[in-house]
Amino acid sequence: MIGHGFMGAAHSQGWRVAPRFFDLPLDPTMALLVGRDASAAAAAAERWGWQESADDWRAVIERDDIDLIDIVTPGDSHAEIAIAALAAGKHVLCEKPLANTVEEAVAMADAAATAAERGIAAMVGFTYRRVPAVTYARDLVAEGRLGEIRQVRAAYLQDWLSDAEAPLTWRLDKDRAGSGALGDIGAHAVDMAQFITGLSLESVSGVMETLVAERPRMASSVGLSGTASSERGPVTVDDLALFTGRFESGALGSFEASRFATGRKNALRIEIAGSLGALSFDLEAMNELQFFDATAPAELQGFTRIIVTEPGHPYTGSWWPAGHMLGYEHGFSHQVKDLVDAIAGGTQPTPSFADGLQVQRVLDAVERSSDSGSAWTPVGS
Ligand code: SOE
Repeated sequence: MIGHGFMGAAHSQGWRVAPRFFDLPLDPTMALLVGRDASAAAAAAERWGWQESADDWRAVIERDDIDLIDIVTPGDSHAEIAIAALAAGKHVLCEKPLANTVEEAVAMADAAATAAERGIAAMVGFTYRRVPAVTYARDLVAEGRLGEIRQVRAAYLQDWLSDAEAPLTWRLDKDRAGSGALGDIGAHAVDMAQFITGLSLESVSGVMETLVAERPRMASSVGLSGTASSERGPVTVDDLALFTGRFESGALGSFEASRFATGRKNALRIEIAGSLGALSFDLEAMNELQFFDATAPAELQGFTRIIVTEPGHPYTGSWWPAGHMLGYEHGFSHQVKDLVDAIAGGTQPTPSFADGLQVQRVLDAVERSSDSGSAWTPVGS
C-alpha cells in the first residue's frame, strides 16, 4: 500500500478484515506500506498491521514478492504510480478520483487496458458502490423494479469547511487534489448515480465556487482538517459545485457537492424516480434503503424503509445477524473481496479504470461548463 493517511487506515482495515469474514479464493498478505517519511511509514505499518515499511515506492514495485499495489496517496501521484505498477505486472487498486486530469486518466485507462491483456487487474476505489444498500439499489433497478428512470437527485454534503478558519489541507490545493468538493466528493455522487441507474451522463451544466478564498496554513493534520498556523494561503479549488446533467437515456439529474453544508457530516444522498417506483438513500443512515413501489394499490403506497442487513442482501450474510448494522469500514472489506475474487477468477474488477476515466470526464465537463457561464457541455468519450 502506498500512502497512509485516512484512506490508508480504511484500506488497511479492508485488507485485514475481509479474509476473516469472506471465503476468499486467495490469501492476501499485508506485505509492505510505503510513505515518503520513513519513520512515519514505519509507525503506520506497525499500527495498521503491515509486515514491512519503505520510503521508495519505485523500488517496491520492482519486487518479485509483491503482486498488488494499493494506491491511497493524493491524486497528484496516482497516474505515475499506477502506470509504473501496471507496467511492472502488478495488479492495482487506486483511490478515487482516478486522477487529477482527464489526460492522466486516459493514460491510466490505456495502461490498464494493456495490462488486462496480460491478466493484470486494475480497479478504482469508488467504495460506496459496495455499501450493501447501494448495491441492492442497483440490483432493484437492474431487475426493472423502478421501470424507466426519469429523474435523479444526488448530493454529497459535508461541512468541515464551514468554519472559515479551518486550515488549508492538501485537499484545498489544486496541484495536489486536482479539484475541490467536485473531485473529492462530487465524484462519488456521479459514480453512484451512474452505477445505480446503469446510465452514463452525456452532458452537464454547472457552477462552481470557492466560498472562502484564503485560509490559515496547516500546522499539523488532524482527521480531515488540522491545526492552523499564523500564516495564510490561498484556496485553489472549489468549495461548492452544483450541476445538472442529462443521462444517455434522456433522464435528468441534479447534483450537489458541498463542504459548506452546515450540519451535514457525510450525507451522500441519492433519490431516483422511475415509472414504476423510486429509491432513496442517505449515507448518514447507511443501512437503510427507502423503496416506493408505484405498482402497489394507491391506498398502500408509501416509501418502505428497508433495513439492508438480511442474509439475502448483498455482502451482509457474511457479517452479523439481520439488524446488527454495518458501518463505513465494511465497504472497504467488500472492495477487497470483489477485487480478490476478480483476480482469482481471471476477470476484470469494477469499477475499472475506464469507469474512473468516464467519471473524470464528467468532472472535467462540469469545470468547463462553470468556466463558460454554465453552458451545457458534452461529457465526451
Ligand atoms: C473527504 O471529503 C472524504 O474523506 C473523501 O475524500 C472521501 O472520498 C469520502 O468518502 C469521505 O470524505
